[in-house]
Amino acid sequence: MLKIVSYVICPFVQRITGLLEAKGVPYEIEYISLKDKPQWFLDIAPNGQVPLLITEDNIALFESDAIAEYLDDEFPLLRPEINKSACRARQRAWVFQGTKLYLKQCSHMQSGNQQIFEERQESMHNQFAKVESFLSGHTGTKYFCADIIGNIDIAWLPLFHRAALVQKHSGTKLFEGFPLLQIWADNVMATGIAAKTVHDSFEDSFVNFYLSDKTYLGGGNKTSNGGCGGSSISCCG
Ligand SMILES: N[C@@H](CCC(=O)N[C@@H](CS)C(=O)NCC(=O)O)C(=O)O
Repeated sequence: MLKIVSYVICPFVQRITGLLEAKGVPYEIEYISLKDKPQWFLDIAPNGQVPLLITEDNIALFESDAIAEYLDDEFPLLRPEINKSACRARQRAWVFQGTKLYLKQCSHMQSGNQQIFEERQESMHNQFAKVESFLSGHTGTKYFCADIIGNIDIAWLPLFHRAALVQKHSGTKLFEGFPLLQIWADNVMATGIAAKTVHDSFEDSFVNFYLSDKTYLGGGNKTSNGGCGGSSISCCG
């Protein structure tokens, strides 16, 4: 069976478990501490990061983009009919736009006070505006340009899941002002895939980390910035 080496609140891992869930591929998962990485992990993960996928032939694959490609090579494509030529390239491009936002969203959610929160929000909103504009020219489907879940929807799922939890626990709507993005997010969340992609402790861990009294979202107002400045080790706990 495939094995995923994971960290509970890592969005890059969630993209991969999302692909596995959407494709119906069985897998086992092992969680590690990123603050105290086990030697066996460091020996096989050249980037020292999760996700790591260990194939049935015991080959260790790292970097989520490479793992996602492997899963498409090995298992049925989610949207075979559009996985051609320009459609496939366009889907990949929007996947990239989503995954580029993972650390930005982490940093945004960790902001220590309102001013920092709003500054980081502006950068997120610039990206959301581009998606909103694209979606406004492609209405009428449940997901991104289709009525079946595709790689693009799964790439954005970690962002949607986190936004839903932020709204549930703080009332803040991260997609405020972007109605089509919000509808897309709601439709992806309504599939129920998100809950299957994470450990039972995910919501508690997420709330303890991003909605603590150290963050603006958690009701704090700190003079220190908070946030990871692009470093995933401090972004994901
Ligand atoms: N480019 C990597 C990023 C993965 C990543 O940033 N993982 C974080 C957890 S969310 C990590 O393992 N951080 C530990 C570290 O950088 O030392 C990928 O796409 O797989």
